[in-house]
Amino acid sequence: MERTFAMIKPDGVRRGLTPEILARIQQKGYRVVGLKQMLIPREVAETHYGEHRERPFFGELVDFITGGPVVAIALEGENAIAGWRAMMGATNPANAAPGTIRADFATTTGENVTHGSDSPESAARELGLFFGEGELLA
Ligand code: YYY
Ligand code: MG
Repeated sequence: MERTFAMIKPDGVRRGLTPEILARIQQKGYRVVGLKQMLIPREVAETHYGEHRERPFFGELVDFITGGPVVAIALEGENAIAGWRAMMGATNPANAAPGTIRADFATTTGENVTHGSDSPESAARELGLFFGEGELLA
């Protein structure tokens, strides 16, 4: 069993995609062990995307991700980290496989609807950043 951090980004929430994305997660069979709608504080966004701090898109990325409510989700399931990344599709929706969330719902790299941790280390780090221990089901 693996846990991962998933997020519906502000574009997805604003466009009313939350129920569709939660339905896909449940159809896949992942267990939702944490769920909340929230505004991300700027410092949390900068930490979350810290690996991209030197990239030219960093400022816009932080502005975007803090610009409206997101839905933060803790998922549990077999191979959940890679499995949720596969459900999302490639970062650039133009390269995302048909049937993935990004292929189905996004047109730009900057606003690509969902986030997913990319490794066990980032999953642990991101779950700890967004959820207190009491907020996750055992
Ligand atoms: O993990 P993932 O979201 O698929 O991509 P990352 O390479 O970690 O980039 C994080 C986030 O940054 C991406 O979802 C959109 C944005 N971004 C961008 O705006 N322009 C790029 N060239 C690369 C990434
Ligand atoms: Mg990433």
